[in-house]
Amino acid sequence: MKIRVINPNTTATMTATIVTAAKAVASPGTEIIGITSSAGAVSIECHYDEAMSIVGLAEAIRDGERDHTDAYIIACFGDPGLLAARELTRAPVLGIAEAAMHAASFLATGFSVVTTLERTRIIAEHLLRNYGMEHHCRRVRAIDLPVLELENPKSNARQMILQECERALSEDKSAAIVLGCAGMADLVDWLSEKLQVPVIDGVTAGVKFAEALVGLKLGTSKRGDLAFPPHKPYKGMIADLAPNSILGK
Ligand code: 2AL
Repeated sequence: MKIRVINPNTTATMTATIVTAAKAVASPGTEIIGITSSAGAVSIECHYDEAMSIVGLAEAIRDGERDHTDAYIIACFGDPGLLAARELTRAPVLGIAEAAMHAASFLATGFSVVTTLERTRIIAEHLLRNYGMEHHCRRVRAIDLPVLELENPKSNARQMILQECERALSEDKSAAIVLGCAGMADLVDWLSEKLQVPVIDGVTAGVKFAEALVGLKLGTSKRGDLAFPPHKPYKGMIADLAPNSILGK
């Protein structure tokens, strides 16, 4: 099966981290196709970055449909454009925040999320409420470091994340950690070893959930609000992204 793992930001080095993590858990026979968004912000850290990322995401889904993709992962913790992406395909589409939160809820009665910026912490709280996860999540924490600093060896990001996770376990009484950024996907083994609790990255959880759904022959429902978008012209700079252009009809 083909799983398209879409990094909705435009930083290829972050896609490389994401793809390495995805490939490490993919079953034999699963092809991981990593995509760096062709348009938008170098990192996604606010609502505007998220809204603008949906243009590149739509292109990535369009290309994926032409390539007979079996499932899609949106590899950004805000899950930008998740429902819009689902409208564009019958394949399952998973956001890494929802995948990680659901996985954590299977493994502990309470988890904490550790994300990057204070601002994305607030956005993650919105997501928790949207997904009905408030009862499972004890607290969302931030190290208050910009997303791209995760890639800077001089930033001390690893230690900051470890310390925040330790605080989560002791202060929140959480029993599992959800990593709140796709750029943290390479930290799972190290943090799991240090913390001795389940540490969940949504990229890898998303890949395994996607494999399960495809294996069950389950895809996005086309009844109701996730049906294909109605055909109509779009104007201006996104005219080429009108539903009929995307869907090839
Ligand atoms: C993210 C993420 O996962 N990728 C990105 O660019 N921004 N989200 C976050 N909460 O840090």
